[in-house]
Amino acid sequence: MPEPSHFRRILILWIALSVIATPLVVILAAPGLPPGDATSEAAGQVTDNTVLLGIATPIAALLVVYFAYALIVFRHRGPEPDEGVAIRGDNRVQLTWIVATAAIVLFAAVYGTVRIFGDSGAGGGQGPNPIAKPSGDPLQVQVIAQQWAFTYRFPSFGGVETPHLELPVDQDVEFHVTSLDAIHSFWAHQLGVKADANPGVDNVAYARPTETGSFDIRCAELCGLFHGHMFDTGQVVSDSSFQAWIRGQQREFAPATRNLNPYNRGYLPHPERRAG
Ligand SMILES: [Cu+2]
Repeated sequence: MPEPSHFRRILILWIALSVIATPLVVILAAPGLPPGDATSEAAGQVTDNTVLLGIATPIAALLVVYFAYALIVFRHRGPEPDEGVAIRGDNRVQLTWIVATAAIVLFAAVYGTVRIFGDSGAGGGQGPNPIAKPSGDPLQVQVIAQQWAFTYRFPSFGGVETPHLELPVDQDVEFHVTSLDAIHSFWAHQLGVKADANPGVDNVAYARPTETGSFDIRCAELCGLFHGHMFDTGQVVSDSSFQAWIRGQQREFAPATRNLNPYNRGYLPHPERRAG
């Protein structure tokens, strides 16, 4: 019996599996990918994860098909065979490999660079001079990390500092993330925001909530004994609810606000405070 064309068989199996699996993965699995679509930044990250998953599916399918095919068809049966012919290089295989991998890597590099300047990149801490930023006039919220809680300061509302976070829906938010002591990280998962909090540093990140609801806030940098205690639930609310909330906070914390340090983009650690 003549040797069948293994290459053609694998190619057909691979194409068939890719054609079936890729739409299933992209349509069924991708919409559930983190971090969801509560903000334009989060939704941008889901889009990027979907694209990467769409590219990765045929690659994974090729590995699975080849592995299964080799296990079944290339399995040795019968007596010990003679040693095979030494194969040294194959121009077609080498060329295909170089072209295919170069195309995938270059696409990922260009795609990633373009996307990081848009919504997808705006949720990451960009330092004091952000590149990806929304147009218009965002609401400024300073996130102040400290052992072991986040507090929030609103410079456009008299510099009031609040222990919890509420945000208005359909409004760009400009987070200014900083720290009073150790290195922390402000991670608001469903907002698609994660930014390091360093003392004396103003780390800017953006998010535009597109739906009301709650979101998780966590410290994502081991920052001491009660690091695990640095979690809270924030709320995205309607603009009128937000206005009512922030006015209430201004009234409630008026005595504290008078005694706060003046609003600053970064605060240096208090030596006395660190000494305990
Ligand atoms: Cu922390």
